[in-house]
Amino acid sequence: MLSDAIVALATPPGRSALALIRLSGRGAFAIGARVLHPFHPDRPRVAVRVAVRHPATGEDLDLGIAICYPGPASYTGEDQIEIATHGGLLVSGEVVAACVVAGARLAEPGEFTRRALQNGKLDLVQAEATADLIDAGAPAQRRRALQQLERGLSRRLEALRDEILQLEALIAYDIDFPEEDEGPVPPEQVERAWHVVHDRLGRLLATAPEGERLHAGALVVIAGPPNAGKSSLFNALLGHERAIVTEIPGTTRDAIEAPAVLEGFPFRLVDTAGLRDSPDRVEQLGIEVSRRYLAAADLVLFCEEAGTASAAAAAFLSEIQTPVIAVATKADIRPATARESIGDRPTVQVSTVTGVGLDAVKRTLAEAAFGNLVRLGDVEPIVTRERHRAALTEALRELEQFQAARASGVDAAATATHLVAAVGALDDLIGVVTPDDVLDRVFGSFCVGK
Ligand SMILES: Nc1nc2c(ncn2[C@@H]2O[C@H](COP(=O)(O)OP(=O)(O)O)[C@@H](O)[C@H]2O)c(=O)[nH]1
Ligand SMILES: [Mg+2]
Repeated sequence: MLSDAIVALATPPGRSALALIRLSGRGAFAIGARVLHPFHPDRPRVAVRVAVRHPATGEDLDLGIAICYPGPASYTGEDQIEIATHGGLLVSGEVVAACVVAGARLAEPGEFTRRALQNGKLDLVQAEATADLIDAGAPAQRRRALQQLERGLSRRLEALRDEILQLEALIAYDIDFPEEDEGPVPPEQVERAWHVVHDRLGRLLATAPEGERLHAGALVVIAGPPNAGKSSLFNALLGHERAIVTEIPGTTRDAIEAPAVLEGFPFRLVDTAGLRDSPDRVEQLGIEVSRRYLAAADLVLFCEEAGTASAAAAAFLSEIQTPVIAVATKADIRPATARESIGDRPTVQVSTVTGVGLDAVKRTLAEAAFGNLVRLGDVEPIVTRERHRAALTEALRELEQFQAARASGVDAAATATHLVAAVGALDDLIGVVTPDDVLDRVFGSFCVGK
């Protein structure tokens, strides 16, 4: 196992009050003794005011605070030191360099967390959540990452894994005595246990589309005819003037993408060139881009000036596969007497001049992109990555194959291989592989001859 001493700046370099430097691994305390004065590894988890000194030149580089974390009670599980220095471009870099002179090597990206994983301080799902928490740009992302870091998802996966092992324990008798007609466990009990775990797994897997969207941000493409007010709406949703707005049709030629947080959820908004047949080659390209974005979109915000519902719009809407939210724009210049509708869809009336309807658009977007997550609440775990989805899909497939094999009279030992494979998929997902576990469970919780 790699455990050589590594060092890295844990805060971004630049002008700041403080910087945090992390040092971990075999020999970390010996390195600390050469660089930090005084050095007190015998006073664990106590903040000590230190002079940081270059080990070769003896020059003082900074005055800081050092905290020693003897392993295994540290983030990485190894002997670890955290040094708070002054920030800025020079000091923290020189302190890191001094640690290297004293025997540490520069850490690879993610190496501290990787060591924490190797040393069993956290599992793979938690390690992912650590990265997600750092990358969170919307409160909903932060809440999810924190819940996963606190093992919300890990606990659910472990519970599912246990249930599959219980199922295996139920058919253990049939495995040991295949020639007997009926074991002590009636088939209906196996059937019931199977349904319970199958449904739970299926429900968790069903959170994947919105969960992955939460991770990446929902891609919303603003489409519609030229001059409909698309760029104005784009800017209004972003809260700043990102796209150029003019009264000249065809102003937006490129697709512009920008991140936005709406109702606490992460979105990626795309303003596009108006969809129409244009003789202008550059605009044509823009329209091509629109179509490509449309193909990748989670949602389409279709804009049309209130009261101008056109046949072209109806044709476009009938073609499109992606869910559409219809927006009737420029509500301020038409009295909202009759209810507008675009292509028979419920339509949100918006004016970017008066601000009317903007909140409704935001709510509608959040509901359409993340409604299931909202209804599920923050406590119920969800999966947020393709890796999660792939593993759960495999576990579910194995469960279904188990059931099919049982139904077609395959012997118990052979059906059990599907349960082993399902558990294996969950183990891979959590990142903790314990191959002897299955056997221990079967014989630990079941008494042959009963
Ligand atoms: N009165 C009014 N004018 C608007 C509104 N939204 C956009 N416009 C005007 O409509 C024109 C086209 O807007 P723009 O956002 O560039 O449309 P795009 O071509 O669809 O991107 C500009 O002159 C805007 O000022 C609105 O809500 N009310
Ligand atoms: Mg535009």
